[in-house]
Amino acid sequence: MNPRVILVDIVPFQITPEESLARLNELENLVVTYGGFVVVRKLQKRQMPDYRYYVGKGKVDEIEKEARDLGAEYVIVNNILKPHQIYNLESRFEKHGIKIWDRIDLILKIFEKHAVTREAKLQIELAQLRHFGPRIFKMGVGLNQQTGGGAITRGKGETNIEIMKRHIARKENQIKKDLKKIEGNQACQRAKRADDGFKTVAIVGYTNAGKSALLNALTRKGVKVKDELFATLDTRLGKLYLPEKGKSVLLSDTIGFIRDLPPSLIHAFHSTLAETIHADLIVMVIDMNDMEMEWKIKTVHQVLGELGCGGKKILYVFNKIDLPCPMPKEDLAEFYKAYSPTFVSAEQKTNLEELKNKIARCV
Ligand SMILES: Nc1nc2c(ncn2[C@@H]2O[C@H](COP(=O)(O)OP(=O)(O)OP(=O)(O)O)[C@@H](O)[C@H]2O)c(=O)[nH]1
Ligand SMILES: [Mg+2]
Repeated sequence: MNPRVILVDIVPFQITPEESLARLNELENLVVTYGGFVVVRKLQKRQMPDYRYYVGKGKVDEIEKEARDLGAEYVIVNNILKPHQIYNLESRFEKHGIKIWDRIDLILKIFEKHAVTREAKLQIELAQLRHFGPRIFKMGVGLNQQTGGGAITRGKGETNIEIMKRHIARKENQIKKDLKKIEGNQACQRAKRADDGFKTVAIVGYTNAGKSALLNALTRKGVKVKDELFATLDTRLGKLYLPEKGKSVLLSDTIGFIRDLPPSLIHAFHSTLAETIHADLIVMVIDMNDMEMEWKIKTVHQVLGELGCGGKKILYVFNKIDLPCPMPKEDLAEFYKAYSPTFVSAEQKTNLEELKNKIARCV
């Protein structure tokens, strides 16, 4: 049975109805990818989140009632909750058997479900520690307060928090060490490839843009292509022969980007993103059939900046030209002319020669 989910978002007053709808649609897509079923979406307009509960007190009462009436198992908030907000909300909902997640919890659960390689699993564990750590400390403080707060119990509670902190720090160090080893091996392989004269081209883009489909179309690599967010969590490399150059380059496909990811989580995926970080050229894939492409392009630029790739040469590839596009191709080409866009269909293998020629001229 698919778990029943209530979505909650707050948006500032100046946001357009289209934008707030897009935010909720994306969260619902994440829920569907996870295997959940959205029973109701709750939107509150306010400039600042409520300090205690994220949404206002009246809204919490309303959500609590609906969640019970509709038999919801999860309330998922489209933002990053502060540890005390999670704690306060859990105190209200836990007794009804309802879990509280924020956007990052949901993304991490999807990652966990899709992770195959040891590297991906380690990185997710690291991201989880970074995300859950502060909450665990808050829980310790909460337990402390509940035990009455005498000098002795408070002392004990603090000791427990210290123990937890130490345990988490030790675990984090161990994972980082394991990842360092993996990164070391990758660095050796990269050095060898560079010695062999291979340039590298990294395919990046918002999740579900068609990155894996493009890698497959250009290299017949056979990577999983799925109408799902975060289908790819590791890095795949394929060889692409460039007739214009008379030699091959290595093309990499990796994890997709998404908005509102805290930098600490992006950096937890450092090892998977290493190919992007060290690439000679970036190919940004954009789903031209997507109404929200403008801010998605912005998000991808932002994440590239976080990774220190802001200065790299980027080729912009508008994918899914075979689908009816919300904006005519000519208008898109005009709007994005500063990007010298290439329009392709990875699925139908349309216009790939033009893309190959452009890649050849850049590496
Ligand atoms: N119609 C059409 N669909 C495409 C095209 N390219 C990809 N798709 C579809 O778009 C969806 C996502 O494709 P993927 O290649 O998995 O996208 P991705 O960017 O690798 O996604 P993640 O790994 O999840 O971040 C799949 O359902 C593909 O079949 C295209 O050129 N045309
Ligand atoms: Mg993919």
